Amino acid sequence: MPTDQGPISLGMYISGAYVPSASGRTLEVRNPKNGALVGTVAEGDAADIETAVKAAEAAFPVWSAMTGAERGDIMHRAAAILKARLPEIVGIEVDQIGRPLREMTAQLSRLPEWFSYFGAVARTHEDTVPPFGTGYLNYTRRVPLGVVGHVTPWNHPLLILTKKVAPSMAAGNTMVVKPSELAPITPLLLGEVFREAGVPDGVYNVVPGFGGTAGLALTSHPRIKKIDLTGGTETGKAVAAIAGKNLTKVAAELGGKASVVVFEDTDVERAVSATLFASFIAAGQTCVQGARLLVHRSIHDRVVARLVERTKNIRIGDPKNMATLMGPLVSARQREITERYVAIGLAEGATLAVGGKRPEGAQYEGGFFHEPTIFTNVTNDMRIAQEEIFGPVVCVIPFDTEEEAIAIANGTEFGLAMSVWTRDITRAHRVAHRMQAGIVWINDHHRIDPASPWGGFKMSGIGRENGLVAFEEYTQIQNVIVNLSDAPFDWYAEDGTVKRYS
Ligand code: TXE
Repeated sequence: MPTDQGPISLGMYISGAYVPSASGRTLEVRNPKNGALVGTVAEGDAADIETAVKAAEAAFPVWSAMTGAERGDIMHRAAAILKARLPEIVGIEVDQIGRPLREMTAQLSRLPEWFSYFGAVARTHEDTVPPFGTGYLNYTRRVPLGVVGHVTPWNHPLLILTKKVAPSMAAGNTMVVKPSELAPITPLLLGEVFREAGVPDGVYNVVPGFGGTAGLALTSHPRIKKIDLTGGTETGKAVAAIAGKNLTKVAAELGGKASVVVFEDTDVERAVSATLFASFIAAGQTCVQGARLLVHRSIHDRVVARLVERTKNIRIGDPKNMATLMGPLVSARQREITERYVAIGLAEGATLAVGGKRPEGAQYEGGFFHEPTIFTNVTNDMRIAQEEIFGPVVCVIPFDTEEEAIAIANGTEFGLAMSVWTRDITRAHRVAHRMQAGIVWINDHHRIDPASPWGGFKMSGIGRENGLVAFEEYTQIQNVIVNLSDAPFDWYAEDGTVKRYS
C-alpha cells in the first residue's frame, strides 16, 4: 500500500492481526520532506505491551519446539516474500524518514540476506561435546531465551529491526517489537511477510508507541528475557539499568563518532569519495557516520579543497526522486540539534568550510533540510569533534604521524566503527589492531554483512548483532552430563571407603 495511494492506517500487530490499542489512541507518521501524513498507527502503552507479551508467550512452545531446519525453511520463505514486497516497502520507508530512494533501494535490497543467513544458521547449528572424563557423555544444548524485546530507532527502521529479528527468530525465540515512534509502519508490515511465510501467529508482535510509555513497559517487563536496543547512548544506559533489575539480558547498539583515517599514500580523489560516502549517507544520521576525517597534513589542503567542491554538488531534494543524494533530516528536533552544533563549532573557533545552513528555495520549505557541512581547523577537544551530532556534519582534523592519528581516533568516549585508508598493508593492519572500535574497515566504510559481527566498544554499546555470535546471544546454554555407567554409587554407604572424589 504505497503512500502515493493515500495515508496508511494500521493497528498494532499482535498474534498475526492488526488490532487497536487498549486506549484507542493513535499516532501520526509524517513525511519529513513536507509534513504530509504518511499514515496513522495504533499507539500502544503498558497494557498493550502486556497483551503482546502474552501473545508471544503463547507462541513460544510451538516455535521453540520446531527443529532448526523447520524454522530455517520458514525464514527462507520469508526472505523470498520480503524480496517480492520490497518496492512497496522501500517507498514507505522513504516517506517515513526522508532518506533518498536510491539509498533505501540499495539498503533494503540486502535485507532478505539476513533471513537466508540466519535460516541457514538455524538449520546447520551444531552443539558441542566438551571433554568431561571417562565414563561420561557431556554435551551442550543452545536453547532459546523465551520472549525477547526489540527496541528500534528511525534511522534504518527495517535494517536495524531485521538485524535483531532474524537471529532471535532463528534461535527459537518469540518477540515483541517497539519500533521508533517516527517510523513504525514498515516494522508492522514485516508481520504480514512472516504470516505469509508460515511463521506462527504470536511469534512476531509489534506495539508502536513512545519510549517513555511502550518502550519503558517493554524494557522493564519482568518476563522479557532479553532487550535488544538500538538508540542513543543515554537511552541505552537508562534501559540497561531498568532491565538489570529483572536480570534481563541487554544488547545495545548506541552512539558513535567514527573517524575516517586517511594516510598520505591515499589518492586524493579516493579519500574524498570515501569521506562523502562515510559522512553523508543518511544525511549523517547513522551510528557509524564518518563524523571525523583525520587526514595526513601533507594531503590535507588538497583533500579539503576537493571535498568542499564535491560537497557543494550533492543534490539535496525530494527523496522520492532517484537523482536525489540527500533528503531532509528525520525531524525538526534532529535539524535543531544539527543547527545547534553548527553554532557550537563556530563558537569553538572551527572554520565552516561549506554548508552550515538550511538550503534555500521553495522546494525546501516545509521540510527538515540541512546542507552537508564541513568544519576545518577542528581540534579533538572541541565538542563538535567529541559529541554525536547525528546530522550531515564532518570535522576535519589533520595529523602528522601514525601514532597521533591513532590517539585522535581513539580519543572519544565512543568505539563503534572506524575506517583506515592506506595502501600500506602492514600499516593498515597495525593501525586497525590499535583502534578501540568494534568495527574497522580498511579502505572501505559502511559495509555490513549478516555473517559479520556488528557492535561497539566503550560507550557505543554491548553485545553484537550479526554473525554466529548474534545467534548464540539469543540462546542460553544447557549442559547435559550423562553418566554412562550402571555401576552402583552410594556416597553415604557406611562401609568406610572413599567414594568418587578424594
Ligand atoms: O533516539 P532514542 P532518538 C542517537 C542520535 C540521536 C539521539 C536521539 O544521537 O540524535 O540518539 O535520537 C526508544 N525506554 N541515536 O531520540 O530516544 C525510542 O522510542 C525504552 C543513535 O530518536 O534513543 C526508540 O524506539 N525505550 C542511534 C528507541 O528507543 C526508549 C539511532 C531509540 O530512541 C526509551 C537513533 C526508554 N526510556 C538515535 N527512550 C544509532 N545507534 O544508530 C527511548 N526509547
